[in-house]
Amino acid sequence: MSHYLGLDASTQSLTAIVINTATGEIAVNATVNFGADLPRYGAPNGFVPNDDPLVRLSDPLMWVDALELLLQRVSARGYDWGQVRGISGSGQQHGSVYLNAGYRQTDWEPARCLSEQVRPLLSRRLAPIWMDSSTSEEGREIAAAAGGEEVVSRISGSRPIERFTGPQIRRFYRTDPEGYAKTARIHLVSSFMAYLLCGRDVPIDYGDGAGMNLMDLATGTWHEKLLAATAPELAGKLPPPAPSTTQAGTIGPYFAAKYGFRPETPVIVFSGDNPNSLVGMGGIEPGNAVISLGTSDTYFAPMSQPRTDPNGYGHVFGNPAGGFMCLIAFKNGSLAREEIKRRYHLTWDAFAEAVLERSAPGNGGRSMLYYYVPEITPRILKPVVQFLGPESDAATAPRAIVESQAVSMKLHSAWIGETPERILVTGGASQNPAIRQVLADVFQADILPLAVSNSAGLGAAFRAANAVGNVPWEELFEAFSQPDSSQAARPDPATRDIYAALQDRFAEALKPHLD
Ligand code: XUL
Repeated sequence: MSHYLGLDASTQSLTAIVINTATGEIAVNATVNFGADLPRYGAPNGFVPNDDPLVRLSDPLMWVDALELLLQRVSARGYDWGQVRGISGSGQQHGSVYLNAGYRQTDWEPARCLSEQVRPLLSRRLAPIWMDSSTSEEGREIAAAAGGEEVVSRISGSRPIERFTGPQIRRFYRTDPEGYAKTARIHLVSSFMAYLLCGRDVPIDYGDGAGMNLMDLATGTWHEKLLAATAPELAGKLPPPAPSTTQAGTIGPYFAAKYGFRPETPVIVFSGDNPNSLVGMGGIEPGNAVISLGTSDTYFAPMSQPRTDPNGYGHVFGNPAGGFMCLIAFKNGSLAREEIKRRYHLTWDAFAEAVLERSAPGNGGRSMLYYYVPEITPRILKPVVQFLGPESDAATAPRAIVESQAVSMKLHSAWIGETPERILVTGGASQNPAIRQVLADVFQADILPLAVSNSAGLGAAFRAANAVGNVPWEELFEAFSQPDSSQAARPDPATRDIYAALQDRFAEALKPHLD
């Protein structure tokens, strides 16, 4: 028996991935989509539609039903859950679930559906998720009470951010003080799922706990000043933080009896989707970084020291394999690349050809500010699109945006103090060889495309295998998340100085637009 289960509770779906470490095969890969499979919750995109565009709430009972439906479906296909040796999981980060004092009574009856039995335990009917941005005022209040945004950032790894759990908790306390008073436990999405599986109180892991604006990165404990700045008596309502390798418990009697798990199956604490993805992509050791090129682009990388971004754009979370990781989000990712493609009537092939064959590194001094929508990194509230240097055309504009985006990533990840030698790239645009080559030259690192789908679920399964079965990380990466070396882009050392100069020019051009 060498089966390990990773569960991924994401915004729109719940996925189960079982890896078989003896054969190197994926034994189960199944998903429940909240919109399509649980239409009775009226949440086609995973959250309940709200008149206020800043508010994004989800029903925790939908996640409970999804868990049961997923386990049933896989059983119905003939899979025996009794084969699973260890379990861990992943959750969309920052979202929070509020339980009353009844949360300790977990003698749930297998004959009844679980959501019915969890419903009376909720002290807040709906859970705010990471897409909620209604808490700007609470963030300002927390910063003021704690001694400033920089103080919160230095302690917790991020300045107060709307979607982070601390500001969300404060908003609940302010808008529904009675509901807050009745709350005895606040869980993240990740720890709530682990609580259900174990049928007992479970910790919050360092990886996801760092996304709350409440944890002291240096000590791995809740920080008294931040707790006090957030809401009264908060310490007693939070489970303790714990390293990501901690065993939360064993599978609870409800799931053992109903789905056939062995009662002694260990459950390792769940973590956030970004920390799990770092593991699933095999990027846990310093010297690696991951760039995900999607609608937005993200840069995440392990860090040996708990440094924080002096500008307050990036975040620091726990690396589930030990130490820390950064997460830096760039909103103008594919969105901006597509604007250039559209403006010059290019296909993606023609876009790549322009970069690789019709222009050269440095682009004759052409670059651009490409902020079609307000940007997170760097913070730019007023969109600005501006070509810099000699005029750009269909031959040079693709390189202008790709180089500018790469240089911005390098510039805004410098604070982490690690130089990646190997960058794993994923997401739609990572298929584009021109983008891979520019990244290789700008970062002077090897760029390796990864074909892993659902890296968060896979990472959770890896964490279960590593913690329960002592399977070495390298063995897991080798078997399940090997990058495609035949598609690697290698850096050309001759471009180093060209891009160092471009980075300086780009930083200068940004200055008047920063908020
Ligand atoms: C990270 C963030 C998202 C969520 C959902 O800070 O808000 O990546 O974790 O995926």
